[in-house]
Amino acid sequence: QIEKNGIGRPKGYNVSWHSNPDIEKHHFGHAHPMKPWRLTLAKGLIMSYGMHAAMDTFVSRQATREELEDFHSDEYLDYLKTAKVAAPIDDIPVDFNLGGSDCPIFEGLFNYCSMYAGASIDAARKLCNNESDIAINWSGGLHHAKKAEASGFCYVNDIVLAILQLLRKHPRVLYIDIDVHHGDGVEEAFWSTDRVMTLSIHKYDGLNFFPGTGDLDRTGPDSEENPGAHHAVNVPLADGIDDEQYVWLFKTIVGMCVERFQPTAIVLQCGADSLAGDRLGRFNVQVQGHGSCVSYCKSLNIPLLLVGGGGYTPRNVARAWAHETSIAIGCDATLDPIIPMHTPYRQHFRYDTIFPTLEQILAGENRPNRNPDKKIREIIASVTEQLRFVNC
Ligand code: ZL4
Ligand code: CA
Ligand code: ZN
Repeated sequence: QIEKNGIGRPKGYNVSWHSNPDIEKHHFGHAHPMKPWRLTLAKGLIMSYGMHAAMDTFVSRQATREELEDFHSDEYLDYLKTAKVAAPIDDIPVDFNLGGSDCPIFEGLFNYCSMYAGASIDAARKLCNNESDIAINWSGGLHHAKKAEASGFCYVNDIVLAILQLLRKHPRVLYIDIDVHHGDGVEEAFWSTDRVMTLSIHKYDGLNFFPGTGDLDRTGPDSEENPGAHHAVNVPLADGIDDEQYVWLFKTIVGMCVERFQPTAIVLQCGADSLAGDRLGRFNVQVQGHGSCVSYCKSLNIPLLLVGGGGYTPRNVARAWAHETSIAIGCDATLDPIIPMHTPYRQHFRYDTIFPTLEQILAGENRPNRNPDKKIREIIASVTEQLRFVNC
């Protein structure tokens, strides 16, 4: 029996939730798959279960220029700050990869970027100060952004900035990425250090699927003198992987990484585009399986930062992140098909029509599973071999 305080939260276990309604109001433009209002949907669901009462809630702030400069270049930040919505395409320095259909320049862009980054930095600091056991920023997780380049809907890499904060206190940070896309920006940022191990599980077809990197043999810098060698773990998968395979693979590989690398903090990017039925994704992972990855990380009892990421079917994103919030705080009401309607939020959300039941998500697209068990076992064998070279 866990001892609870007055509002029913376990004593001595702190979860902090970092969000800001300002972030949710931005629009990437007509028909763009990235919809910041999915965060409003997730927040509504989290609050209608009353989960906010079980967390320390913080309204996040903009990251300062100095904080953003910890990773990003001066010239890139200058441009990001002044970029005009209607800038003629020829006026945009092509190197920054801004203004195309993936990374459009929209109203309030710099505000949006510095807000989601500020939330991840604050969350990381809560963990550093031992003020939180788990810190959550669902608006973060934008893993493709580079030092001086936007990429794949990501402009500022809040994950890199948060890990840099954690490294001030923590000798070793394990980064885990369950977004359906390869976490290339984070991998690249820590490519040459042995203080961060990156692990990304993703769809990979060696060709078309964005960003086109993340094969099994991409394990770190070639040179053996480079401390970062072997510290990048990549798990490439084909379409249609199901819960059973995904969760087994996740626990096996994360378990091995934790044993070899002995991280003192973990950052888990919970991109919800790995769920079945996602507009851009290709997997058949359910809310339950996705959540099991969070439960497993929590069970390791290592300070944990949870960030969002992709997720392009908003009602599924909200279901998953609400469920994962409930796992963090240690209540498990969210798998109940009946959503509580006793809060004021009921007036703003008609949950019964917006949110599918879990069975409906489960039905998903019903993609055929192109991942034979033999392939999964080969991946595990290859990562086992790779980790023999990791010493801490
Ligand atoms: C869209 O409908 O694979 C953008 C992007 C905008 C609106 C109308 C414009 C139509 C799908 C995607 C033209 C769209 C052309 N609109 C997009 C190579 C590409 C060049 C751009 O989850 N076209 C690029 C990026 C990926 C590419 C995925 C995942 C982020 C994350 C973390 C980023 N880019 C081909 C695509 C649409 C759009 C419809 C789109 N873009 C799908 N996949 C991509 O890992 C947050
Ligand atoms: Ca991934
Ligand atoms: Zn993604």
